[in-house]
Amino acid sequence: MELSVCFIILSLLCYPLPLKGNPNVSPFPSNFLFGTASSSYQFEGAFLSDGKGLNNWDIFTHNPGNIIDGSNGDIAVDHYHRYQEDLDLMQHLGVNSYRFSISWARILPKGRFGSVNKAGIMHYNNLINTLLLKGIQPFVSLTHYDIPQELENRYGAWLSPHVQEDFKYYADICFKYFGDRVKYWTTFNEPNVAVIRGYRTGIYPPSRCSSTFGNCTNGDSEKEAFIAAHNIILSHAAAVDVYRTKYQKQQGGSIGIVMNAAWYEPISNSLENKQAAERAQAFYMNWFLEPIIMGKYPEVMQEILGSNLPAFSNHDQGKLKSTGLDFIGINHYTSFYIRDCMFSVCEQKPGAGTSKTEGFVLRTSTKDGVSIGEPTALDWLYVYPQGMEKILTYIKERYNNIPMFITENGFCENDRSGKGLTEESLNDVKRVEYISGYLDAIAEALRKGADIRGYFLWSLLDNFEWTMGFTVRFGLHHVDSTTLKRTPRTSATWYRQFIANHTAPEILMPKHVSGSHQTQHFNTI
Ligand code: GBH
Repeated sequence: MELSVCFIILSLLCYPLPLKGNPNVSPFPSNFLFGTASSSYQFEGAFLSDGKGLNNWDIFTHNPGNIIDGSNGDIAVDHYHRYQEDLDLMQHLGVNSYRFSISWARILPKGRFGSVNKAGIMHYNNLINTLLLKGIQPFVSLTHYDIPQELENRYGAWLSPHVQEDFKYYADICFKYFGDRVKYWTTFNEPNVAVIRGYRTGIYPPSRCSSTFGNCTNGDSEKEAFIAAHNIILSHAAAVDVYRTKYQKQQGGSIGIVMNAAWYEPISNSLENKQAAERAQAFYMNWFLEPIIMGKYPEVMQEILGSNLPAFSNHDQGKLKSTGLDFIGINHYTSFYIRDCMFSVCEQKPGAGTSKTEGFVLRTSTKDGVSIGEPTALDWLYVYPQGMEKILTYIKERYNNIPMFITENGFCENDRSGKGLTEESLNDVKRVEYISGYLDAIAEALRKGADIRGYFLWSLLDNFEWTMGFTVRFGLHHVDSTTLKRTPRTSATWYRQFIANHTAPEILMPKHVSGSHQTQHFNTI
Protein backbone atom coordinates (compact mmCIF):
# COMPACT_ATOMS: atom_id res chain seq x y z
CA MET A 1 0.00 0.00 0.00
CA GLU A 2 1.09 3.55 -0.70
CA LEU A 3 2.72 5.20 2.26
CA SER A 4 0.41 8.18 1.97
CA VAL A 5 -2.66 5.94 2.09
CA CYS A 6 -1.26 4.27 5.20
CA PHE A 7 -0.77 7.65 6.71
CA ILE A 8 -4.32 8.75 5.99
CA ILE A 9 -5.80 5.57 7.47
CA LEU A 10 -3.57 5.90 10.50
CA SER A 11 -4.63 9.50 10.89
CA LEU A 12 -8.29 8.58 10.76
CA LEU A 13 -7.78 5.91 13.37
CA CYS A 14 -5.69 7.85 15.81
CA TYR A 15 -6.07 11.56 15.32
CA PRO A 16 -8.56 13.13 17.70
CA LEU A 17 -10.21 15.47 15.23
CA PRO A 18 -12.55 17.87 16.97
CA LEU A 19 -15.71 16.45 15.43
CA LYS A 20 -18.50 18.55 16.77
CA GLY A 21 -21.05 16.68 18.73
CA ASN A 22 -19.34 13.30 18.71
CA PRO A 23 -18.77 12.46 22.36
CA ASN A 24 -16.33 9.67 21.53
CA VAL A 25 -13.83 11.96 19.89
CA SER A 26 -11.59 14.30 21.85
CA PRO A 27 -12.61 17.90 21.35
CA PHE A 28 -9.15 19.10 22.40
CA PRO A 29 -7.16 20.21 19.33
CA SER A 30 -3.81 18.50 18.79
CA ASN A 31 -1.86 21.67 19.63
CA PHE A 32 -3.85 22.30 22.83
CA LEU A 33 -1.60 23.22 25.75
CA PHE A 34 -1.95 21.05 28.84
CA GLY A 35 0.07 22.23 31.80
CA THR A 36 0.28 23.19 35.41
CA ALA A 37 0.54 26.73 36.79
CA SER A 38 2.60 28.37 39.52
CA SER A 39 3.80 31.79 40.63
CA SER A 40 7.15 33.08 41.77
CA TYR A 41 6.24 34.13 45.30
CA GLN A 42 4.21 31.00 46.03
CA PHE A 43 6.81 28.57 44.69
CA GLU A 44 10.34 29.91 44.53
CA GLY A 45 11.46 30.80 48.04
CA ALA A 46 15.13 31.91 47.94
CA PHE A 47 13.86 35.33 48.92
CA LEU A 48 17.32 36.76 49.54
CA SER A 49 19.35 34.62 47.15
CA ASP A 50 21.55 35.74 44.28
CA GLY A 51 20.87 39.46 44.47
CA LYS A 52 17.07 39.40 44.52
CA GLY A 53 15.51 42.60 45.84
CA LEU A 54 12.72 42.61 48.42
CA ASN A 55 9.20 42.66 47.08
CA ASN A 56 5.84 43.76 48.49
CA TRP A 57 4.96 40.22 49.62
CA ASP A 58 8.28 39.78 51.43
CA ILE A 59 7.46 42.88 53.45
CA PHE A 60 3.79 42.02 53.92
CA THR A 61 4.28 38.44 55.14
CA HIS A 62 6.93 39.55 57.62
CA ASN A 63 4.40 41.82 59.24
CA PRO A 64 2.81 39.81 62.08
CA GLY A 65 -0.89 39.06 61.71
CA ASN A 66 -1.15 39.22 57.94
CA ILE A 67 -0.87 35.51 57.22
CA ILE A 68 -3.23 33.12 58.97
CA ASP A 69 -0.57 30.63 60.10
CA GLY A 70 2.21 33.19 60.50
CA SER A 71 4.09 31.68 57.56
CA ASN A 72 5.72 33.38 54.56
CA GLY A 73 7.26 32.61 51.19
CA ASP A 74 10.91 32.91 52.30
CA ILE A 75 11.42 29.29 51.37
CA ALA A 76 7.99 28.46 49.95
CA VAL A 77 8.48 25.10 48.21
CA ASP A 78 12.05 25.96 47.22
CA HIS A 79 11.27 25.74 43.51
CA TYR A 80 14.17 28.15 42.89
CA HIS A 81 16.61 25.41 43.85
CA ARG A 82 14.49 22.35 43.03
CA TYR A 83 13.15 23.33 39.62
CA GLN A 84 14.96 20.48 37.87
CA GLU A 85 13.22 17.92 40.02
CA ASP A 86 9.90 19.74 39.51
CA LEU A 87 10.39 19.77 35.76
CA ASP A 88 10.98 16.04 35.92
CA LEU A 89 7.60 15.70 37.62
CA MET A 90 6.04 17.73 34.82
CA GLN A 91 7.68 15.61 32.19
CA HIS A 92 6.30 12.54 33.86
CA LEU A 93 2.81 14.05 33.75
CA GLY A 94 3.25 14.50 30.02
CA VAL A 95 2.37 18.20 29.99
CA ASN A 96 3.49 20.27 27.02
CA SER A 97 3.47 23.63 28.79
CA TYR A 98 4.30 25.25 32.14
CA ARG A 99 2.81 28.52 33.35
CA PHE A 100 5.04 30.38 35.80
CA SER A 101 5.77 33.98 36.71
CA ILE A 102 9.00 35.90 36.81
CA SER A 103 9.89 37.58 40.08
CA TRP A 104 10.28 41.23 39.08
CA ALA A 105 12.55 41.96 42.06
CA ARG A 106 14.84 39.10 41.02
CA ILE A 107 15.40 40.76 37.63
CA LEU A 108 15.29 44.39 38.79
CA PRO A 109 15.88 44.54 42.55
CA LYS A 110 15.28 48.31 42.52
CA GLY A 111 12.99 48.59 39.53
CA ARG A 112 14.33 50.91 36.84
CA PHE A 113 16.27 52.78 39.53
CA GLY A 114 18.97 50.10 39.73
CA SER A 115 20.72 47.62 37.50
CA VAL A 116 19.66 44.31 36.01
CA ASN A 117 20.47 41.38 38.27
CA LYS A 118 22.40 38.99 36.03
CA ALA A 119 21.90 36.06 38.42
CA GLY A 120 18.15 36.49 38.08
CA ILE A 121 18.38 36.44 34.29
CA MET A 122 20.53 33.33 34.51
CA HIS A 123 18.04 31.54 36.73
CA TYR A 124 15.14 32.03 34.31
CA ASN A 125 17.38 31.17 31.35
CA ASN A 126 18.17 27.86 33.01
CA LEU A 127 14.52 27.24 33.80
CA ILE A 128 13.39 28.06 30.26
CA ASN A 129 16.14 26.02 28.61
CA THR A 130 15.44 23.00 30.76
CA LEU A 131 11.74 23.24 29.92
CA LEU A 132 12.42 23.38 26.19
CA LEU A 133 14.75 20.41 26.37
CA LYS A 134 11.82 18.49 27.79
CA GLY A 135 9.44 19.70 25.10
CA ILE A 136 7.55 21.92 27.57
CA GLN A 137 6.54 25.39 26.38
CA PRO A 138 7.09 28.23 28.84
CA PHE A 139 3.94 30.32 29.41
CA VAL A 140 5.13 33.32 31.35
CA SER A 141 3.46 35.96 33.52
CA LEU A 142 5.46 39.13 34.04
CA THR A 143 3.87 39.70 37.45
CA HIS A 144 1.80 37.55 39.73
CA TYR A 145 1.05 39.98 42.62
CA ASP A 146 4.74 40.47 43.58
CA ILE A 147 6.47 43.75 42.69
CA PRO A 148 9.73 45.33 43.90
CA GLN A 149 9.13 47.08 47.23
CA GLU A 150 11.25 49.92 45.87
CA LEU A 151 8.33 51.02 43.67
CA GLU A 152 6.02 51.06 46.67
CA ASN A 153 8.48 53.12 48.70
CA ARG A 154 9.33 55.59 45.96
CA TYR A 155 5.94 56.55 44.62
CA GLY A 156 3.19 54.27 45.92
CA ALA A 157 3.46 51.77 43.05
CA TRP A 158 0.11 51.29 41.26
CA LEU A 159 -1.33 54.51 42.65
CA SER A 160 1.13 56.53 40.59
CA PRO A 161 1.34 56.88 36.79
CA HIS A 162 5.14 56.49 37.21
CA VAL A 163 4.58 52.78 37.53
CA GLN A 164 3.74 52.58 33.83
CA GLU A 165 7.31 53.54 33.02
CA ASP A 166 8.66 50.91 35.40
CA PHE A 167 6.47 48.13 34.06
CA LYS A 168 7.34 48.99 30.49
CA TYR A 169 11.05 48.99 31.31
CA TYR A 170 10.79 45.61 33.06
CA ALA A 171 8.70 44.05 30.29
CA ASP A 172 11.20 45.21 27.68
CA ILE A 173 14.02 43.48 29.58
CA CYS A 174 12.06 40.23 29.80
CA PHE A 175 11.22 40.24 26.07
CA LYS A 176 14.82 41.05 25.24
CA TYR A 177 16.39 38.31 27.35
CA PHE A 178 13.77 35.57 27.14
CA GLY A 179 11.58 36.32 24.13
CA ASP A 180 13.67 34.28 21.71
CA ARG A 181 12.37 31.22 23.57
CA VAL A 182 9.18 32.35 25.34
CA LYS A 183 6.23 32.41 22.93
CA TYR A 184 3.43 33.04 25.40
CA TRP A 185 3.47 36.15 27.56
CA THR A 186 0.94 37.57 29.97
CA THR A 187 1.39 40.99 31.54
CA PHE A 188 -0.60 40.61 34.78
CA ASN A 189 -2.09 37.85 36.85
CA GLU A 190 -5.55 38.70 38.20
CA PRO A 191 -5.10 42.47 38.46
CA ASN A 192 -8.76 42.61 39.55
CA VAL A 193 -7.99 40.53 42.64
CA ALA A 194 -4.74 42.41 43.33
CA VAL A 195 -6.41 45.84 43.37
CA ILE A 196 -9.59 44.78 45.18
CA ARG A 197 -7.59 43.13 47.92
CA GLY A 198 -4.74 45.64 47.96
CA TYR A 199 -6.78 48.86 47.86
CA ARG A 200 -10.41 48.10 48.75
CA THR A 201 -10.51 45.40 51.43
CA GLY A 202 -6.83 45.86 52.26
CA ILE A 203 -6.08 42.18 52.94
CA TYR A 204 -3.19 42.06 50.42
CA PRO A 205 -0.29 44.51 50.20
CA PRO A 206 -0.14 47.49 50.27
CA SER A 207 -2.95 47.02 52.86
CA ARG A 208 -4.91 50.13 52.00
CA CYS A 209 -8.64 50.63 52.63
CA SER A 210 -11.24 52.80 54.34
CA SER A 211 -12.46 51.81 57.78
CA THR A 212 -15.88 50.78 56.43
CA PHE A 213 -14.24 48.21 54.16
CA GLY A 214 -11.49 46.78 56.30
CA ASN A 215 -8.83 47.30 58.87
CA CYS A 216 -6.16 49.59 57.44
CA THR A 217 -4.29 52.65 58.59
CA ASN A 218 -4.57 54.44 55.25
CA GLY A 219 -6.45 54.34 52.02
CA ASP A 220 -9.71 55.13 50.26
CA SER A 221 -11.69 52.06 49.25
CA GLU A 222 -14.02 54.01 47.03
CA LYS A 223 -11.30 55.49 44.86
CA GLU A 224 -7.93 53.82 45.05
CA ALA A 225 -8.75 50.43 43.53
CA PHE A 226 -9.94 52.29 40.42
CA ILE A 227 -6.79 54.39 40.25
CA ALA A 228 -4.56 51.34 40.67
CA ALA A 229 -6.56 49.48 38.02
CA HIS A 230 -6.24 52.44 35.66
CA ASN A 231 -2.46 52.44 35.98
CA ILE A 232 -2.36 48.68 35.53
CA ILE A 233 -4.43 48.89 32.34
CA LEU A 234 -2.10 51.56 30.95
CA SER A 235 0.96 49.58 32.08
CA HIS A 236 -0.40 46.58 30.22
CA ALA A 237 -0.84 48.71 27.10
CA ALA A 238 2.69 50.10 27.44
CA ALA A 239 4.19 46.59 27.68
CA VAL A 240 2.13 45.26 24.77
CA ASP A 241 3.19 48.28 22.74
CA VAL A 242 6.86 47.50 23.38
CA TYR A 243 6.27 43.89 22.40
CA ARG A 244 4.41 44.80 19.21
CA THR A 245 6.88 47.45 18.05
CA LYS A 246 10.21 45.92 19.07
CA TYR A 247 9.88 42.16 19.40
CA GLN A 248 6.78 40.39 18.19
CA LYS A 249 7.54 40.26 14.49
CA GLN A 250 10.93 38.76 14.96
CA GLN A 251 10.14 36.58 17.99
CA GLY A 252 6.74 35.41 16.80
CA GLY A 253 5.03 35.02 20.17
CA SER A 254 1.76 36.30 21.55
CA ILE A 255 0.75 38.36 24.57
CA GLY A 256 -2.31 38.56 26.79
CA ILE A 257 -3.50 39.20 30.33
CA VAL A 258 -4.86 36.84 33.00
CA MET A 259 -8.14 37.72 34.72
CA ASN A 260 -9.82 36.08 37.65
CA ALA A 261 -13.23 35.19 36.28
CA ALA A 262 -16.08 33.84 38.36
CA TRP A 263 -19.39 32.81 36.86
CA TYR A 264 -22.19 34.98 38.23
CA GLU A 265 -25.56 33.23 38.24
CA PRO A 266 -28.58 35.51 38.79
CA ILE A 267 -30.21 34.33 42.01
CA SER A 268 -33.59 34.47 40.29
CA ASN A 269 -34.91 35.08 36.80
CA SER A 270 -36.03 38.60 37.57
CA LEU A 271 -34.75 41.32 35.26
CA GLU A 272 -33.18 43.09 38.26
CA ASN A 273 -31.13 40.06 39.24
CA LYS A 274 -30.11 39.35 35.64
CA GLN A 275 -28.91 42.91 35.24
CA ALA A 276 -27.13 42.66 38.56
CA ALA A 277 -25.24 39.58 37.38
CA GLU A 278 -24.12 41.49 34.30
CA ARG A 279 -23.11 44.42 36.52
CA ALA A 280 -21.10 42.05 38.68
CA GLN A 281 -19.13 40.99 35.59
CA ALA A 282 -18.61 44.63 34.66
CA PHE A 283 -17.27 45.55 38.09
CA TYR A 284 -15.00 42.49 38.26
CA MET A 285 -13.76 41.32 34.87
CA ASN A 286 -14.93 43.66 32.12
CA TRP A 287 -13.51 46.50 34.21
CA PHE A 288 -10.13 45.51 32.72
CA LEU A 289 -11.03 43.63 29.55
CA GLU A 290 -13.26 46.27 28.03
CA PRO A 291 -10.67 49.07 28.20
CA ILE A 292 -7.91 46.78 26.99
CA ILE A 293 -9.94 45.44 24.08
CA MET A 294 -12.29 48.32 23.29
CA GLY A 295 -10.59 51.35 24.82
CA LYS A 296 -13.29 52.26 27.36
CA TYR A 297 -14.67 51.26 30.74
CA PRO A 298 -18.02 49.44 30.82
CA GLU A 299 -20.86 51.95 30.45
CA VAL A 300 -22.51 50.84 33.67
CA MET A 301 -19.34 51.49 35.68
CA GLN A 302 -19.11 55.01 34.29
CA GLU A 303 -22.75 55.66 35.14
CA ILE A 304 -22.55 54.39 38.70
CA LEU A 305 -19.09 55.59 39.67
CA GLY A 306 -18.99 58.97 37.99
CA SER A 307 -15.81 60.83 38.84
CA ASN A 308 -14.52 58.05 41.09
CA LEU A 309 -13.64 56.21 37.88
CA PRO A 310 -10.61 57.73 36.14
CA ALA A 311 -11.06 58.63 32.47
CA PHE A 312 -8.88 57.69 29.51
CA SER A 313 -7.52 60.55 27.42
CA ASN A 314 -7.95 60.35 23.66
CA HIS A 315 -4.32 59.41 23.43
CA ASP A 316 -4.76 56.57 25.97
CA GLN A 317 -7.80 55.32 24.11
CA GLY A 318 -5.95 55.19 20.82
CA LYS A 319 -3.07 53.37 22.48
CA LEU A 320 -5.38 50.83 24.13
CA LYS A 321 -7.26 50.05 20.96
CA SER A 322 -4.16 49.70 18.86
CA THR A 323 -2.29 47.44 21.30
CA GLY A 324 -5.12 45.27 22.70
CA LEU A 325 -4.19 41.65 23.36
CA ASP A 326 -3.76 38.38 21.50
CA PHE A 327 -5.59 36.16 23.98
CA ILE A 328 -7.37 36.22 27.32
CA GLY A 329 -6.06 34.11 30.18
CA ILE A 330 -8.86 32.98 32.47
CA ASN A 331 -8.43 31.83 36.05
CA HIS A 332 -11.70 30.16 36.85
CA TYR A 333 -12.43 28.20 40.01
CA THR A 334 -15.97 28.85 41.14
CA SER A 335 -19.36 30.49 40.71
CA PHE A 336 -21.59 32.72 42.83
CA TYR A 337 -25.23 33.72 42.94
CA ILE A 338 -25.83 37.40 42.40
CA ARG A 339 -28.62 39.43 43.98
CA ASP A 340 -29.51 42.96 42.95
CA CYS A 341 -28.94 45.69 45.54
CA MET A 342 -29.81 48.66 43.37
CA PHE A 343 -33.58 48.29 43.34
CA SER A 344 -33.92 46.22 46.47
CA VAL A 345 -32.32 46.58 49.87
CA CYS A 346 -29.53 44.14 50.69
CA GLU A 347 -28.06 43.41 54.04
CA GLN A 348 -25.15 45.85 54.28
CA LYS A 349 -22.05 44.09 55.39
CA PRO A 350 -18.97 46.25 54.81
CA GLY A 351 -17.12 45.04 51.77
CA ALA A 352 -19.72 42.37 50.98
CA GLY A 353 -20.08 43.78 47.51
CA THR A 354 -23.32 45.63 47.97
CA SER A 355 -22.02 49.19 47.90
CA LYS A 356 -21.92 51.57 44.98
CA THR A 357 -18.16 50.92 44.65
CA GLU A 358 -18.90 47.27 43.98
CA GLY A 359 -21.82 47.86 41.63
CA PHE A 360 -24.72 47.31 44.07
CA VAL A 361 -24.64 43.53 43.90
CA LEU A 362 -24.59 40.89 46.59
CA ARG A 363 -22.35 37.94 45.85
CA THR A 364 -23.38 34.83 47.70
CA SER A 365 -22.64 31.11 47.50
CA THR A 366 -26.06 29.99 48.72
CA LYS A 367 -29.67 30.25 47.63
CA ASP A 368 -32.43 29.34 50.07
CA GLY A 369 -29.81 27.82 52.34
CA VAL A 370 -28.44 25.52 49.62
CA SER A 371 -24.93 26.16 48.31
CA ILE A 372 -24.29 26.52 44.58
CA GLY A 373 -22.05 23.44 44.65
CA GLU A 374 -20.14 21.20 46.99
CA PRO A 375 -18.06 23.21 49.49
CA THR A 376 -14.28 22.87 49.78
CA ALA A 377 -11.60 23.89 52.27
CA LEU A 378 -11.77 27.51 51.09
CA ASP A 379 -14.85 29.54 51.92
CA TRP A 380 -15.17 30.93 48.39
CA LEU A 381 -14.59 27.73 46.45
CA TYR A 382 -17.65 25.66 45.58
CA VAL A 383 -17.69 22.95 42.93
CA TYR A 384 -19.86 24.11 40.03
CA PRO A 385 -18.42 22.84 36.73
CA GLN A 386 -21.33 24.26 34.70
CA GLY A 387 -19.92 27.68 35.57
CA MET A 388 -16.82 26.94 33.50
CA GLU A 389 -18.78 26.41 30.31
CA LYS A 390 -20.93 29.45 31.07
CA ILE A 391 -18.03 31.84 31.67
CA LEU A 392 -16.17 30.62 28.56
CA THR A 393 -19.27 31.09 26.46
CA TYR A 394 -19.86 34.52 27.98
CA ILE A 395 -16.33 35.69 27.15
CA LYS A 396 -16.48 34.12 23.71
CA GLU A 397 -19.66 36.00 22.87
CA ARG A 398 -18.66 39.29 24.44
CA TYR A 399 -15.17 39.44 22.92
CA ASN A 400 -15.75 37.98 19.50
CA ASN A 401 -14.28 34.55 20.20
CA ILE A 402 -10.83 35.85 20.98
CA PRO A 403 -8.39 32.99 21.76
CA MET A 404 -8.66 31.90 25.40
CA PHE A 405 -6.45 29.93 27.74
CA ILE A 406 -7.64 28.59 31.06
CA THR A 407 -4.59 29.79 32.95
CA GLU A 408 -5.76 28.40 36.31
CA ASN A 409 -8.29 25.95 37.66
CA GLY A 410 -7.90 23.71 40.66
CA PHE A 411 -9.11 22.30 43.93
CA CYS A 412 -7.93 22.74 47.51
CA GLU A 413 -8.02 20.60 50.59
CA ASN A 414 -7.24 21.36 54.20
CA ASP A 415 -3.73 20.74 55.39
CA ARG A 416 -3.64 17.54 57.39
CA SER A 417 0.10 17.45 57.85
CA GLY A 418 -0.32 17.08 61.60
CA LYS A 419 -0.99 13.45 60.79
CA GLY A 420 2.02 13.20 58.50
CA LEU A 421 1.84 11.88 54.98
CA THR A 422 -1.28 9.75 55.12
CA GLU A 423 -2.98 7.55 52.60
CA GLU A 424 -5.91 9.94 52.89
CA SER A 425 -3.88 13.00 51.91
CA LEU A 426 -2.66 11.27 48.75
CA ASN A 427 -5.93 9.74 47.68
CA ASP A 428 -7.52 12.98 46.52
CA VAL A 429 -10.64 11.70 44.79
CA LYS A 430 -12.46 14.98 45.38
CA ARG A 431 -9.77 16.79 43.38
CA VAL A 432 -10.06 14.27 40.57
CA GLU A 433 -13.83 14.72 40.47
CA TYR A 434 -13.44 18.48 40.41
CA ILE A 435 -10.87 18.51 37.63
CA SER A 436 -12.64 15.98 35.48
CA GLY A 437 -15.95 17.85 35.82
CA TYR A 438 -14.34 21.16 34.85
CA LEU A 439 -12.46 19.59 31.92
CA ASP A 440 -15.74 18.13 30.67
CA ALA A 441 -17.22 21.62 30.78
CA ILE A 442 -14.26 22.94 28.75
CA ALA A 443 -14.73 20.12 26.24
CA GLU A 444 -18.36 21.12 25.88
CA ALA A 445 -17.43 24.77 25.26
CA LEU A 446 -14.89 23.62 22.65
CA ARG A 447 -17.52 21.51 20.90
CA LYS A 448 -19.74 24.56 20.74
CA GLY A 449 -16.99 26.48 19.00
CA ALA A 450 -15.13 28.42 21.71
CA ASP A 451 -11.52 29.12 20.75
CA ILE A 452 -9.84 27.62 23.81
CA ARG A 453 -6.16 26.83 23.40
CA GLY A 454 -4.90 25.56 26.70
CA TYR A 455 -5.55 24.47 30.27
CA PHE A 456 -3.25 24.96 33.26
CA LEU A 457 -4.02 23.18 36.45
CA TRP A 458 -3.39 24.97 39.73
CA SER A 459 -1.10 23.46 40.80
CA LEU A 460 1.78 21.04 40.31
CA LEU A 461 2.63 21.21 44.03
CA ASP A 462 1.14 22.27 47.33
CA ASN A 463 2.41 25.81 47.86
CA PHE A 464 2.10 29.09 49.74
CA GLU A 465 -1.54 30.17 49.43
CA TRP A 466 -1.18 33.91 50.16
CA THR A 467 -3.02 34.97 53.34
CA MET A 468 -3.97 31.32 53.96
CA GLY A 469 -0.28 30.44 54.19
CA PHE A 470 0.22 26.67 54.13
CA THR A 471 -3.16 25.82 55.64
CA VAL A 472 -4.67 24.70 52.33
CA ARG A 473 -3.23 22.44 49.66
CA PHE A 474 -3.77 22.74 45.90
CA GLY A 475 -1.15 20.28 44.61
CA LEU A 476 -1.21 17.31 42.29
CA HIS A 477 1.79 16.50 44.47
CA HIS A 478 1.88 16.60 48.23
CA VAL A 479 4.78 18.63 49.63
CA ASP A 480 6.09 17.72 53.07
CA SER A 481 6.28 20.85 55.22
CA THR A 482 9.65 19.99 56.75
CA THR A 483 11.55 18.02 54.14
CA LEU A 484 9.78 19.58 51.13
CA LYS A 485 9.66 16.14 49.60
CA ARG A 486 7.20 15.87 46.71
CA THR A 487 4.85 12.86 46.51
CA PRO A 488 2.33 12.34 43.70
CA ARG A 489 -1.33 12.17 44.60
CA THR A 490 -4.00 10.15 42.81
CA SER A 491 -4.84 13.31 40.86
CA ALA A 492 -1.33 13.38 39.34
CA THR A 493 -1.83 9.90 37.93
CA TRP A 494 -5.27 10.85 36.73
CA TYR A 495 -4.08 14.03 34.97
CA ARG A 496 -1.27 12.12 33.30
CA GLN A 497 -3.77 9.61 31.97
CA PHE A 498 -6.15 12.32 30.84
CA ILE A 499 -3.42 14.09 28.89
CA ALA A 500 -2.29 10.83 27.31
CA ASN A 501 -5.87 10.07 26.23
CA HIS A 502 -6.27 13.48 24.66
CA THR A 503 -2.94 13.89 22.96
CA ALA A 504 -2.31 12.86 19.39
CA PRO A 505 0.14 10.01 18.87
CA GLU A 506 3.82 10.80 18.57
CA ILE A 507 4.00 10.19 14.83
CA LEU A 508 1.38 12.82 14.09
CA MET A 509 2.40 15.39 16.65
CA PRO A 510 6.18 15.42 16.93
CA LYS A 511 7.51 16.43 20.31
CA HIS A 512 9.48 19.63 20.28
CA VAL A 513 13.12 19.33 19.66
CA SER A 514 15.36 21.56 21.69
CA GLY A 515 15.63 24.90 19.94
CA SER A 516 12.61 24.43 17.72
CA HIS A 517 10.11 26.09 19.96
CA GLN A 518 8.11 27.61 17.11
CA THR A 519 5.88 24.61 16.55
CA GLN A 520 3.04 25.42 18.89
CA HIS A 521 2.26 29.08 18.79
CA PHE A 522 -0.70 30.14 16.75
CA ASN A 523 -0.68 32.39 13.75
CA THR A 524 -4.02 34.09 13.79
CA ILE A 525 -2.78 37.21 15.53
C1 GBH B 1 -5.60 32.53 42.20
O1 GBH B 1 -6.19 33.46 43.01
C2 GBH B 1 -4.19 32.96 42.18
O2 GBH B 1 -3.78 33.42 40.91
C3 GBH B 1 -3.25 31.94 42.70
O3 GBH B 1 -2.06 32.58 43.03
C4 GBH B 1 -3.88 31.21 43.86
O4 GBH B 1 -2.98 30.38 44.50
C5 GBH B 1 -5.04 30.44 43.33
O5 GBH B 1 -5.93 31.27 42.65
C6 GBH B 1 -5.80 29.66 44.36
O6 GBH B 1 -6.47 30.50 45.25
O7 GBH B 1 -12.58 36.27 48.15
O8 GBH B 1 -14.88 36.84 47.92
O9 GBH B 1 -13.27 37.76 46.41
C7 GBH B 1 -7.50 33.32 43.24
C8 GBH B 1 -7.86 34.17 44.40
C9 GBH B 1 -9.70 34.21 45.84
C10 GBH B 1 -9.80 35.30 43.75
C11 GBH B 1 -11.18 34.19 45.89
C12 GBH B 1 -11.25 35.30 43.79
C13 GBH B 1 -13.15 35.16 45.00
C14 GBH B 1 -13.89 35.22 46.23
N1 GBH B 1 -9.27 34.19 44.49
N2 GBH B 1 -11.73 35.26 45.13
S1 GBH B 1 -13.65 36.61 47.23
